[in-house]
Amino acid sequence: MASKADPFYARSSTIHDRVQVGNGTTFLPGKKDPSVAHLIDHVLEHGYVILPSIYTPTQVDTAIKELDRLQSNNSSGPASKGGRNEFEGFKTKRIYALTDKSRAFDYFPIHDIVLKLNDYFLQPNYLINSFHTVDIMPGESGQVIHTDDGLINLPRPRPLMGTGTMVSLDAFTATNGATTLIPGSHLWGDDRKPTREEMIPAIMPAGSMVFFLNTLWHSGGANTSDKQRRSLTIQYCQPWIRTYENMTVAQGWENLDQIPKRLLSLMGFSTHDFMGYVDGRSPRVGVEMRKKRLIEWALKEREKENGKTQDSKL
Ligand SMILES: O=C(O)CCC(=O)C(=O)O
Repeated sequence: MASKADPFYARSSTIHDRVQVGNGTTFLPGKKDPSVAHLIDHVLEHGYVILPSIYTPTQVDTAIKELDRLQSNNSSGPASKGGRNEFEGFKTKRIYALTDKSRAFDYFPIHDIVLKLNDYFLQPNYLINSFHTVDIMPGESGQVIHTDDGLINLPRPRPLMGTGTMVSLDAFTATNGATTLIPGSHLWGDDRKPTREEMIPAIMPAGSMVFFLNTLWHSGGANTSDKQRRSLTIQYCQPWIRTYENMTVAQGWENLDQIPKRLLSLMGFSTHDFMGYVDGRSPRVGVEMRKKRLIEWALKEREKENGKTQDSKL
């Protein structure tokens, strides 16, 4: 039985079997697949683990080509040519809503090892919290040091809300903006604040992943090299981080302007800081974009149907 002096001790909780990791994270452990037990142990101790070369060179090449194609057009979202604030990074390009834009990235979030890690740290039916590209350009400075659960105002030690990952499409090096992190900072309470001096770069070859708990302090690194650092970030969150009713889908989009603005906002056509955005924009703007596309799609489908009817008359 672990003692209180041990950084990994079980504390009494209203929920049986909740584990508290140092003064940072508490969580309900799920299924521990023996094939990833050593990786789980590394995460418990350090807050992160590097999974070298888990994606094939072909998967990486395909993703890079697609990322370059998406970045070169003008319809890949508002941050695809450069960030709009310090956090996104003015010299960092991001393409949000990736699954909507291409099928080239689908296998990244469902890699067997990553799912097995999440099966342990998160509760069944966990979700993808965000999935987008992060392309750090030469000259970018270090991103603000943060934890990915920073918008959730609960004191540490706090329940684990999710996990984060960075996938290297280019090798991450000490100079090209590799994600920097503070090993063990998932154990810290609210009394300890991070400093740059404590950070180490997650150096890894292309096609690798750094997996971390979202109570770990980290940031995008400064890119002092002359090359871009292309990557994907995939974050996962607990299944209960959502409303009971999925109102933005349940609500027909035809006549949203007839609904009081305050009510629309309460229904989720709104954001909390950047939580709830649609392709990097407000959900209300996102809905109008989707409506336009659906109408165009429906017209094309009708044309196809009309074409078939004409053909059958010939
Ligand atoms: O680009 C990176 O290495 C980290 C990015 C990140 O942590 C974020 O944007 O939340």
